[in-house]
Amino acid sequence: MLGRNVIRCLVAGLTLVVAGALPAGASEETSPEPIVDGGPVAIEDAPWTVAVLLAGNGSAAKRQVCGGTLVQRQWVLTAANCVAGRRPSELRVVVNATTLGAVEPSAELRLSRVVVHPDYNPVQGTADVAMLKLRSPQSTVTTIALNDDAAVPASGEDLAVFGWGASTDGKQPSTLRGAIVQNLETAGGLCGPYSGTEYNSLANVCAGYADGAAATCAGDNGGPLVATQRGGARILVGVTGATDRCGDPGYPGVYQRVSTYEGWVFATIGTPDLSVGQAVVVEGDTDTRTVRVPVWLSHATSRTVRVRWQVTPFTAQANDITGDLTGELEIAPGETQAYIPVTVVGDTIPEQTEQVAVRVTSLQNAKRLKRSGRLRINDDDVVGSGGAVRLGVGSVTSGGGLGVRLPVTLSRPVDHKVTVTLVVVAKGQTIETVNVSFAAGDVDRPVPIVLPTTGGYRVRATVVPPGVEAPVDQGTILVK
Ligand SMILES: [Ca+2]
Ligand SMILES: [Ca+2]
Repeated sequence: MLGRNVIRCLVAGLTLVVAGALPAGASEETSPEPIVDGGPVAIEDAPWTVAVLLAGNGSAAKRQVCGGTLVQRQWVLTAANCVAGRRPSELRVVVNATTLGAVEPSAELRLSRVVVHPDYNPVQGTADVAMLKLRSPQSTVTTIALNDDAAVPASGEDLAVFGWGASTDGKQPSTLRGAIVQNLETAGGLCGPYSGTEYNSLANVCAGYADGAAATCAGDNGGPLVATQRGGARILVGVTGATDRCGDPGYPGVYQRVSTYEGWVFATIGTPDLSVGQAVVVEGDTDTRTVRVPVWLSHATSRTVRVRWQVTPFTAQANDITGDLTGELEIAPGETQAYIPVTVVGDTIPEQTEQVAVRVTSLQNAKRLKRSGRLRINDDDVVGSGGAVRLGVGSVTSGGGLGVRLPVTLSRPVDHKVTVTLVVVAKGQTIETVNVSFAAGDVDRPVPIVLPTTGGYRVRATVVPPGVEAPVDQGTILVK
């Protein structure tokens, strides 16, 4: 019988039911905490997990053949045995779904490419990895970074697998399940009773349940095997592979080792383009304010991207900016955005609007930039303006995801708290209302805002307290 601690495993077209780790005779309700932590999982807990389906009619649950993992907004890593010989038009991918039975046909994503690893050998099961390219990048998905460290996972480390149990009777809704497994590779690179041709520690990860008595194949073929790093970030270490031993007691699961194939994945996706964005800040009258000029990649990769940056006062004067004028910047694996800090000096001198150039050089793991960025300093000094405190709402252009930091400033510090209300508008619709509070003495309040989609937005100050002048210009946000 299927229990809560059971994950079904779909292997090479066969649906195998994998026994849970409950001791013989133990009932689910009375057993101690099982080693096999198999059970339903919400997609939010493993948001990069996708289902790979055959194109067709009827419930997505019945056409699901494999799992996969979003490694980039347009790319899924899966198992070669799932997709070898198939054309893109024969396959679909479902993202952000917990229950496949509830997926609308319109939510099934089409593919533009199926790329099987050139060394894939279906007889020996070697290099059993493939990449699926979605027709368009998805803005509402979460990707996971790929492990590139051959020493990860460590011996005995807890790992997690995720997949949809393929429904054999077609009656149950097909709901995402997950289980905890352990890295069971032993000294000498051995995995249970597997022979050297069945398990190669250079290309495989050995994972299963520590008691060794239970089945060890958990999650659908092609799906993710995930490690949790110190600090809590998760990283993809394996791709659930095909093995005819799946389900045999005492045989750990054999996974494709992601660190071995990370270079191929990186090459298949392609080196990302790096761009530098624009930012606008209101100068202020006193002190300094640090503005973060966004830098983004066209897509996340498994590599750390490094660049050197240089800030030059283009039309600005040298004393309009302060702090470091050069530096180095890293974009971590899986991330697409970082920021270059530029510190602007406030004054009360009426001036032109000034431009600061922001350039990047010496790119590692990214292609030469498409453009250099700009920081515009809007002067806020008017002869005879009388010393009122002016609110500034800046602008930002970014492309590294849907989160931005909008510069919001006061022209000078005041001795009490100031709260203003900003409204983010797109196409006449209010998207979000944000309250921004400046503590006494505070002049900079960069506001983190997460937009629902790419596109252009306006930001208007709707509630400005007495004693503060409303900004002359609306702020803008452009997310590419
Ligand atoms: Ca000023
Ligand atoms: Ca000025």
